Amino acid sequence: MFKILFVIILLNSVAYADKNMKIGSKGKKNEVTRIIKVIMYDNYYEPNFFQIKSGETIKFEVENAGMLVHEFNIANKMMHMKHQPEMQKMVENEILLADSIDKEKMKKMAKMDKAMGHSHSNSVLLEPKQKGEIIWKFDNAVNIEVACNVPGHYQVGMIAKVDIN
Ligand SMILES: [Cu+2]
Repeated sequence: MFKILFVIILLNSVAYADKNMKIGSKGKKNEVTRIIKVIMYDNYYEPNFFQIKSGETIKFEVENAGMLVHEFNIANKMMHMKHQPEMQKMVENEILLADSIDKEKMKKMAKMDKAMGHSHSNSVLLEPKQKGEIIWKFDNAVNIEVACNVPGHYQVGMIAKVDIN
């Protein structure tokens, strides 16, 4: 009886996770409808709010003007929570340093643990003075948060709100 109950709870949480994975998808270059420039500082985004129309494909041109490494990650809160231990592990393995990324170590460690490669279509991780971009299609996207999951940054509010309508 308890076993069955446990399975039901487990299935429910899986369904819940799926529902929360609606974050849109990687966009195509030729479908970009708008370019938004974003500057990352220690520890906030400028702008820190995005108004987006459902279905729009946005190219985010992201620049890190801070002194620390920062991430621009398009996801939802649950995904950020899941990603943060991976970023913590990157710090523990000395891949992710406060103001730089050890790319050599990253490559090596990624062979053993894919998460250490930090290769995600919905995220860019930038060293100070670096620039990057993400093309993102906001279709079927709900409860989106842009956030930085470098340890401690989410907690001090390095989050940008996204309103999709
Ligand atoms: Cu950050």
